Amino acid sequence: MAVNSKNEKVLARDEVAPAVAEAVSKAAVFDMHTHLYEPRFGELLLRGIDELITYHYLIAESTRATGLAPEKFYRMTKKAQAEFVWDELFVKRSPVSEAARGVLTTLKCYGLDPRRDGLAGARKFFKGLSAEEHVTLAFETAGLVGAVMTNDPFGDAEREVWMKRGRRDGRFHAALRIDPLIVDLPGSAKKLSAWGYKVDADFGGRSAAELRRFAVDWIKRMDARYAAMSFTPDFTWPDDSLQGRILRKSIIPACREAGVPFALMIGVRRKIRPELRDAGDSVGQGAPAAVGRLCAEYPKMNFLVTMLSRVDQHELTVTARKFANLKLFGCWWFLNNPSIVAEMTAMRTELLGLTYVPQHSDARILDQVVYKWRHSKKTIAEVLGGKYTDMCDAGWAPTRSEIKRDVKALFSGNAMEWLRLK
Ligand code: RAT
Ligand code: ZN
Repeated sequence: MAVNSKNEKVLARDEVAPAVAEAVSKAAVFDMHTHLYEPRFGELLLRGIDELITYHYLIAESTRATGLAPEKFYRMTKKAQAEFVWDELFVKRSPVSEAARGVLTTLKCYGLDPRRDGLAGARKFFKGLSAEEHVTLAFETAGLVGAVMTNDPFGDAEREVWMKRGRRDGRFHAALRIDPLIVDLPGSAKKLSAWGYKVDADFGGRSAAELRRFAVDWIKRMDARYAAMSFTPDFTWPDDSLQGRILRKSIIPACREAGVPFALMIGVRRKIRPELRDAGDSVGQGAPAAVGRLCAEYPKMNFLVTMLSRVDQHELTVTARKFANLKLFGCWWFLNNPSIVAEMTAMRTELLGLTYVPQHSDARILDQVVYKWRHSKKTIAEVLGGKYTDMCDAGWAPTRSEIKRDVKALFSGNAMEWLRLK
């Protein structure tokens, strides 16, 4: 019987893929980018069936399928919107798209039969669940041990909760989102001045130091695990524009001072159809080479990067080979479809081994963690099963515990290590 150096039995070829599938399906998950909130944030934590089926992906799909003007859709009550989406995307047409299938998977994992129980049955199921009970249900069903929120210090409702410094829910971690600072500096500067930070609308005077002080203060207040921004495809580095100057003089120094990574999510074309609101964003090709230049300039700082365009993935992955301080994560937004997750996971494993984070959920509604992880795990397990079988054919049969060790790194360990949570 073949054994490894620890005297553990190595697997036979045909045992390898099933062992990978089992390890992945049982793996605890750490979700490093979501839009969920701790229960103490009250209504900011979106949850339940009506929210689930009015997710902005499904708003785009239902208005597209019917030709309904987005303005008319948004004029309806949430209840009426949910009924419209259910009727159009589940009853009148088969729910084959990834986002529609996700609703089915979620309901099924909760023990419902989506066709039999319908919208009414689902509404009954969620009714009366407290936020805490609901978080526990969703996290346990999805196998989640932790999730990172997206925290905007300029959001009034959110800011109020942070100012109170209440008790934290240990399952949630913060991430300081800095987009408003850059996208609307004049608007943010007004608020910053009122809060005692002397930032000018044109970033003159002491603005750079003051903005840095603000970012450090909020990273500390939130105990943020990283600072983050989503960028348009034209993100470049070095960059003399206002965006580049704010990053260079305030945000990067703040991250270094606080000892947290900076996360760049690059490639969103915002509001190509503004009337669709959150559903109106699109994608564009970016410049992975700029990410490489950023990582080269700050070798001691960690960058977490995900890019939205499928076209950018190969160059970005090759770039990551050159920089230990560049951590790739997730198949973001329009990439979170099984066909693309499979392709990206295979390529990343081939080029980066086990040194990346294969997925994040980007969940905006609590219950989405259930399907986003169920679907991704299935696809990732299939790809990894093939990779471990190929490795076995090449003369290195794995043991069950080696597979578990590696799978743990991919689904929780790498992210938690990079976010200093272990
Ligand atoms: O994935 C999404 O739902 C997007 O709307 C965005 O939130 C994106 O993930 C972002 O964080 O900017
Ligand atoms: Zn997001």
